[in-house]
Amino acid sequence: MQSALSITCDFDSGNIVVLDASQPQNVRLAIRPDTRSPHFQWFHFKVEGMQVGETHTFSLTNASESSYNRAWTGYNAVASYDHKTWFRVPSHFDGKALNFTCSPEHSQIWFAYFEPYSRERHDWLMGQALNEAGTELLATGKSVEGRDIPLLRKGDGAPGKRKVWIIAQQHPGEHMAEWFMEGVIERLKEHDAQVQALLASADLYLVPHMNPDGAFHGHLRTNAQGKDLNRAWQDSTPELSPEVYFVKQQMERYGVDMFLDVHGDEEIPYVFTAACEGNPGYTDQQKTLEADFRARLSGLTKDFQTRYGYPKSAPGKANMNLACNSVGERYKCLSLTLEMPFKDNDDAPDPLTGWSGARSMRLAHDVLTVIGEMVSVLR
Ligand code: GEM
Ligand code: ZN
Repeated sequence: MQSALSITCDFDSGNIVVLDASQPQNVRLAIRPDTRSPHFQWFHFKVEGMQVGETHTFSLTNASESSYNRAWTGYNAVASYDHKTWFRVPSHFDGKALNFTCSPEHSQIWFAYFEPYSRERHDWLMGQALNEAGTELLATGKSVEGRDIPLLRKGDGAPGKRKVWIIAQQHPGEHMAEWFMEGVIERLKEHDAQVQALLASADLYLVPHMNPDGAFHGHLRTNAQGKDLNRAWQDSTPELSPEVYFVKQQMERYGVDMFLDVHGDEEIPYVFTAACEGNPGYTDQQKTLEADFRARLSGLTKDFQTRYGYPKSAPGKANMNLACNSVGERYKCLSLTLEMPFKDNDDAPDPLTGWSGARSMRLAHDVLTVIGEMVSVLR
């Protein structure tokens, strides 16, 4: 007799609505929208009570209404039996629902849109950053719901040093972003010659997580006020977007010589950057630095390319509410949005994991190498 399946999401970044779990071969689910926002795409839930080896089929029945509904084609969900090691499960978008089937090796399994980065791991990472990687806690912002937003600095802030800023996960469902930040902090622990050369001329200003409320609540895109933080860089307020308000305040206090805003992209199966070509005050130096960064990184790893990405903004037509454009305009510096895929990098596919936390970390290693090569020409 099949015991009833138990499907839950009452945990960090959990998101699912159970419609009907009475039939293991046709478990009907739905993704819950962000709070105070129609955005949704992120899901993360646990299934218990499965019959090992029996076929179980799960349907996210509202996938066609999600924020990026074209992104389900070619996408495979991630799964884990221990909530630590994740793998892809073959998935199929039928134009309405995203469906995936598994014959489990264990009676419990987790599914998610991408390998989750938990608040617990974030707290561990902050400890690593402060105690092992030699960063200092420069300031702490607060999210809408009062969660800490640490600003870390690697370096002594001495006059004349370049200020390189990296922020991550403005969009809370883009968990690859904090995996990337773990890669940055892991590299800083290695004390290798390239990093030492970088740190001789530059300080790193790191905000490993911009949107802890949204991530905790299983949001795709917004903070606890339903605000898309990457649309708040011209009009942030302490009430609606304190996360951005805090970082902008700190940027004014310390200055910016390079900016990297780390994101994930639902649809494009490649790693790429977007830049400031549409800014009204776009400079030739910014154009040169953007091309230099892209050429160096694509020469260093197959996990970056410049053939695919967002359409270029027309001159003077950029949306200045985006972090990349706003910071590039204000500081006339190299300012980039870095996008990693929710799917895989089709230039170097990994059928088992697709794009993953570990690959996000490796990318960070290479990005720091490139920044080290460019630090002397940032200004
Ligand atoms: C994107 S950044 C959008 C950049 N678009 C162009 N054409 N330069 C966003 O905020 O929508 C980042 C993301 O969501 O990952
Ligand atoms: Zn994003």
